[in-house]
Amino acid sequence: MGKEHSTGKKNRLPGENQLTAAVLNLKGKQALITGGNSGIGFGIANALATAGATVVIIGRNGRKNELALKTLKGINNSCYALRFDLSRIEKIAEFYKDAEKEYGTFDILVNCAGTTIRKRADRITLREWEKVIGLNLTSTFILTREWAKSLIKKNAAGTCIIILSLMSEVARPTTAAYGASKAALRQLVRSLAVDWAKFNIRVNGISPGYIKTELTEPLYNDPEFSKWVRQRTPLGRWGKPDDIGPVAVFLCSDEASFITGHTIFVDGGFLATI
Ligand code: GCO
Repeated sequence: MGKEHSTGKKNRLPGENQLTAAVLNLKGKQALITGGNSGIGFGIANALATAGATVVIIGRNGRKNELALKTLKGINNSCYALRFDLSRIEKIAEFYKDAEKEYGTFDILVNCAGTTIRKRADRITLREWEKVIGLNLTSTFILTREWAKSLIKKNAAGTCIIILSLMSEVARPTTAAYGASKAALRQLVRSLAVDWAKFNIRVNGISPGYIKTELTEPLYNDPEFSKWVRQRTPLGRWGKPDDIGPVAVFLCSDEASFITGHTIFVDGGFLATI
């Protein structure tokens, strides 16, 4: 470019010779994505497949899996779907073993499956609490533990993303169980990152703002709430799954190899303002 860059050797910064241009690509990597048949999970599956990764999605609805797979195969023919209900926590270890037997090592794990039961805190039953905490928090931990155990045994590197929420940080009425699970997941990102860094396993969070998905459909369809989101979000709109996918590609890429234990907020500025 300019003169400064074309000057002689003696003006170079230390280490400048080693600089390489960052080109994000996930060729040769295989990713496992929970909740990958719709919403944010599908957006991430799309982005990872576009970046060249082999993608295996996990979803409990066979029809939705097939639909998602049709699109994914159009991007990269080596994409697959596994039908499994992650709320069956005691079956996760066996499920993961089988998945690995069939597809081999997963370099990338994206935990996106999640649920919510919107109710005022004093009306939440133990069963409802356990359902939300079980799927969002416990199943994420168990699956990620199995994934890491296998990588550690094989002496292989890996990178994991956990999908968090605005409710990892702040609350709004009716989100007690969901928020507790998402705040715990934010800390889990840090704990897992610290435990597994020496094995070259990175763990990061992505915290989406209000994104238009199945989970937020009732909120999106409520004109008042929908308007509130647009007004409350500095960038003035609802997010879309496509806003999240590229961030996942970056965090999973070798270009992010010095990032672990962190969370990127993709929220249109929501948490930056009062
Ligand atoms: C709610 C929930 C979610 C949010 C999302 C925000 O507001 O009821 O928290 O549905 O959409 O997690 O990041």
